[in-house]
Amino acid sequence: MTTPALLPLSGRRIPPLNLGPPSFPHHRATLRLSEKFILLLILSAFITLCFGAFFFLPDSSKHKRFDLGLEDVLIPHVDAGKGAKNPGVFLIHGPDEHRHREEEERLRNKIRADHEKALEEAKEKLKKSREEIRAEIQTEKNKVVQEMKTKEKKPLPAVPIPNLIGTHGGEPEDNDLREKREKIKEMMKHAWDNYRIYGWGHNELRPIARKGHSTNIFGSSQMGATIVDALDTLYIMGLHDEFRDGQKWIENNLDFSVNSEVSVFEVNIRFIGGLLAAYYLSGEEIFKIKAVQLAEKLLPAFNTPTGIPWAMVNLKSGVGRNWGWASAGSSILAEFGTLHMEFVHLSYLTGNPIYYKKVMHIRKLLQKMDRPNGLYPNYLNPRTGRWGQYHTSVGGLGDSFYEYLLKAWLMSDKTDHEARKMYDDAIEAIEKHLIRKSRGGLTFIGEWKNGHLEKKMGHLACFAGGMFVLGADGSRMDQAGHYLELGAEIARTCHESYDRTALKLGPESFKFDGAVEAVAVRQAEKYYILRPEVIETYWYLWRFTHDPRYREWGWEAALAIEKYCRVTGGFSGVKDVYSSTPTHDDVQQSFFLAETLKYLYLLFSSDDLLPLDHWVFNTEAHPLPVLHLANTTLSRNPAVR
Ligand code: DMJ
Repeated sequence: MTTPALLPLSGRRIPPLNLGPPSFPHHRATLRLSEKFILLLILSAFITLCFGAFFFLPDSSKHKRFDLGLEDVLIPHVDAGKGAKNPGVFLIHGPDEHRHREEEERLRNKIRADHEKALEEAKEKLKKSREEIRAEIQTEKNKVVQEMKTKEKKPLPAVPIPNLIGTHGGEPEDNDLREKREKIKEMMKHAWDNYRIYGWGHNELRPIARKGHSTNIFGSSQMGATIVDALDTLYIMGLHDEFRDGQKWIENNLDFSVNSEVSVFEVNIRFIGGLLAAYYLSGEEIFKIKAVQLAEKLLPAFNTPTGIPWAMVNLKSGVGRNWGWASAGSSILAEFGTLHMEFVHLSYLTGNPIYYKKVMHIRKLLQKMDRPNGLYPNYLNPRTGRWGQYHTSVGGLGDSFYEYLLKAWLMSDKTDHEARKMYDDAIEAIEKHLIRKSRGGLTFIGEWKNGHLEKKMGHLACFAGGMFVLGADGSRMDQAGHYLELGAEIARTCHESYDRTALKLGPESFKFDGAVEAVAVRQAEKYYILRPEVIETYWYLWRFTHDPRYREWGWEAALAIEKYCRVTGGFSGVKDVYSSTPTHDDVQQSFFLAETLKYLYLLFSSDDLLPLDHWVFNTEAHPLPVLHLANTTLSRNPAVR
């Protein structure tokens, strides 16, 4: 899914986490440190005093605030006072007042006692020699360092790791195919090496300016998005030195305790998905640990009156909010509906059911809601639980929600029937209201806007060709043939959208209007930003049909990317695919390494590399193994508490 208005950010690097033993190079520094320590003690005693005094002030409020947990937030809040602004804060009145007074008194006494104790300790400290204080500081520091190390390395509960089949290899027998595959690997090297030189640690690369780049989806921090997103592609291509390099950066630098507001969806699909895939492929614990640490930071986003998460969350404060451009303060279907795969794996790996509960809560809520014409609108208000504008799309804002319904079923080894039913229902409504054939015979997926079909299809919606063939087996009333055909028709339409341009690369969005077919009309829709969806669909169709045309089309796209997007410093998007002299946008998107190049590589590999009956790809092309557990049995897994 896309987010309009991606703002460039100024780059601030995360200082590397220094876990080595602290050193005291010279005496002056030591003196300053101990003096600071004493001052700190006095200051903390003073703050405690002030804090205590605050509690002795007369209580002007009759109300006491309580912060409730997620389970409680469904209790309706009738007071439209101050607390109403904060969905997690409720006011309690009347009958419990006596109990609250006693509680306050107990707290005051505790603060008084703590405050006296702190003063005593400060006095004691002042009696000590500098050496003694220095030794104490050293001991404290060592303790903290030790605690941090143990926390980082704390093993997660052992779970039966699924059968990991086809994690490497896939070399085709045919010489021509081998060469093509090698070429894609070389393109990956070019993208990675330049990022390594010019953008290392930044989220993305500006291949022409040769410096780091970021957008607001990653917040204000440099979290090495390209590193995390690229890991599994490096792994399957056998680029082991590069993989280890990325792993080292993650071990030493990837830190989520930053004051940065990130997109929950993007961070989930790129970071959690990327880390989990890297963990399953390589078996390196660090990736699992980092994925879990990050997931913890996303959980506060679910603290809304309905449990539908905010689009963005501040990783440090846990405060969430929605995009300013979204209809009536709504959360976005493709965002809150694209968490399921990663969150189920997190519960599976940690034994902690919280992640599973969060996504199942979303599913249950959606199941209960009325759907206009059976369609899911793109917008849902997390405060009221009501739909926003009645817009439905299989492209931006809607896309991966449908994808994750199907993949939840596949990932559960086809036992999550609830997910399959939701997928089948949704696809039926989409076919009825959104899918049409143009005059020239091209099947397209339009966008539904308040009861009206806009005959426009986005590049993002081209992924649906792959989704239809992936879902063919197991379809309602055994319509496998129909869905294979539908997938093939979408692939053909999307190929036409590439073929009708000067660069043989597809525009962001194309129309079907009278004589205009599969062509972008507005200047603002003519760009290609290295997106994967069309190649993704070619790959799924190749795997399910083995029709050579999909390899041919994939190769056409690879050559066009090489010719028009490759620059000395990496790969760049282009601003107008209809102009034969391309202007570059100077951004190497992280999904180019995660998805576009991975799908191309798989297209020219044999089917035993990441076979689809053992792996399910998340929406950022990160492969996750099929779990032989369903939503019904996950809670019975001994590892799940
Ligand atoms: C990727 O981040 C994912 O595929 C997402 O689901 C949609 N958009 C981009 C790539 O175009």
